[in-house]
Amino acid sequence: MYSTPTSLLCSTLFSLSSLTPDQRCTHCLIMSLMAAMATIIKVFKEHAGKDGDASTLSNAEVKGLLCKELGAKMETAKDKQAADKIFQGLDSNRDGKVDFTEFVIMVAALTAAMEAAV
Ligand SMILES: [Ca+2]
Repeated sequence: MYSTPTSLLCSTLFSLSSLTPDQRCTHCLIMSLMAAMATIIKVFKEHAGKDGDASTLSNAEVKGLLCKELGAKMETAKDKQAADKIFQGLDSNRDGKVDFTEFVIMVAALTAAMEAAV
């Protein structure tokens, strides 16, 4: 489903037979980034489709995503309160749901934290 736009863009932008080695490296980087973006979209849609509006994450869906994708635990009231705070932090427009743009901000923050730790 997500490979179609990737394939279309790549076939439009590149012709592999005519790429120089430097262009091939750039092509590989672009393909890697596009694969990562497709994964982000897939993860969001998987969780957003579990209840209610399939285009946004509810508080419960964010908790499920944190558990499944990030290994978070929701065993204690303190864990659930921490997850509620994460949800509130993600819901920047305070409409009670996390849309894709709000979700991507979390992914960017996690990516920056990962880069800082490397
Ligand atoms: Ca929101």
